[in-house]
Amino acid sequence: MTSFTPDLRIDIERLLDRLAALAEISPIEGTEGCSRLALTDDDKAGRDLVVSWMRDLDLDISVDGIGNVVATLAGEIDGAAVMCGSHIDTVPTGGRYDGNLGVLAGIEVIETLRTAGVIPHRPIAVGFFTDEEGARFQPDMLGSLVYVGGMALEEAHDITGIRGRTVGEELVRIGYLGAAPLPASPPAAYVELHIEQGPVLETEGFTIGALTGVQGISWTEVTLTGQSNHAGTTPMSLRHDPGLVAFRTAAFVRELALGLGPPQVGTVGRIELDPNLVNVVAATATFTIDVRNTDNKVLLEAERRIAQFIEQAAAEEGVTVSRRVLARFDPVDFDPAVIDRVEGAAQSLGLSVKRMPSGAGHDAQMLARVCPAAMIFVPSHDGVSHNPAEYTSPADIEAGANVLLRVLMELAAR
Ligand code: HGY
Ligand code: MN
Ligand code: MN
Repeated sequence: MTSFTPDLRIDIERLLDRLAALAEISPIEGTEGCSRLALTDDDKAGRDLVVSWMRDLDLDISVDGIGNVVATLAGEIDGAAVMCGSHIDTVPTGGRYDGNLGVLAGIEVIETLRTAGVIPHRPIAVGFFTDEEGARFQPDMLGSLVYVGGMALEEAHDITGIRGRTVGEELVRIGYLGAAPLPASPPAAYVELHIEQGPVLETEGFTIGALTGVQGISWTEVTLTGQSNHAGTTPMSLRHDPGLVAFRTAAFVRELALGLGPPQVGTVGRIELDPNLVNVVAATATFTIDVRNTDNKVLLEAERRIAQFIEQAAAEEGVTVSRRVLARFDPVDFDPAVIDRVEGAAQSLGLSVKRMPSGAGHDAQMLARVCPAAMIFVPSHDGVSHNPAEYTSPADIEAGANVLLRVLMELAAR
């Protein structure tokens, strides 16, 4: 058995080949992106391919009751594994790197160790978590939330998706309702490699982000009910138009975020009018509000002011309001010692590195509840993500994966 040598490096061509092969499953025509909504047949096909790579490496593979898959390389000792991973479900307009990079880089790290004959002191595991995106089943990070005991399995199984089927039904249908116990016993540590999905690293000329934490996330679905009526005959003074209140709220969310200033963000990403016809005043308007901030106090203030605005605008228009919380996660701080290791590994590889918070949600923010966790970012070209044009250069991918290799080996050596 050889111990970890500092000049060990990943095989970037092998990693790029796997990223390309996975992106070939449900590709978005004419782009580099792919569309694999959680627990669909496309997601199953992606899962089957990644599990086949895990099997080829002769890893111990476990599937749990929410469909999370974890593959483990045995260590000298049987203790808790040092874990890496991310997700392989995508938004419908997804790129090939979001989530996929963290999982495939983890597999690449393990293959690099295997090929070099290195047996880590502690086991090293790589996993993918179910429904990280939350685009089909809310909340997002659902699989990792259940993995750490943040939601009971039964409750998660009963969640109905935007296509009207439940998580439990879909897990059975695609054959990923596993038996591994939940919540899982905590890993020794967790490190996630992910694309930044924003413009900071590229704009400021850094190769590696050493993540300090993840901002708080609040998702709410609001349904407004008014009076459907003829668009031509109904005088403006007699209307009860839920669409108007929805659109005014979207404008208010933007103004509020600008007023509170960075890092506050606010998005109305989904609006559905019913009956959604050119000559009919809508009966109902259902829309979602996504607001985030690294400071929970400011995030709570934003939520309060938006709720107040909706109540007032609805009362003026004579429409009623109902709301459903889709996700609400406080900001998370990562483990200082693991952040130091990410920064130190990048520096020892001669890479520029910047400490920064994450704007997007990640499975690491759930694992941080049960073990020391941190993240490694690599740049997103033009900051584009959740878009098929998402791109990260091979050089940056190689850099990020080598930082992951080094951090995992250091953490697994103790
Ligand atoms: O919405 C998010 O931040 C993540 O991509 N699920
Ligand atoms: Mn992601
Ligand atoms: Mn995403």
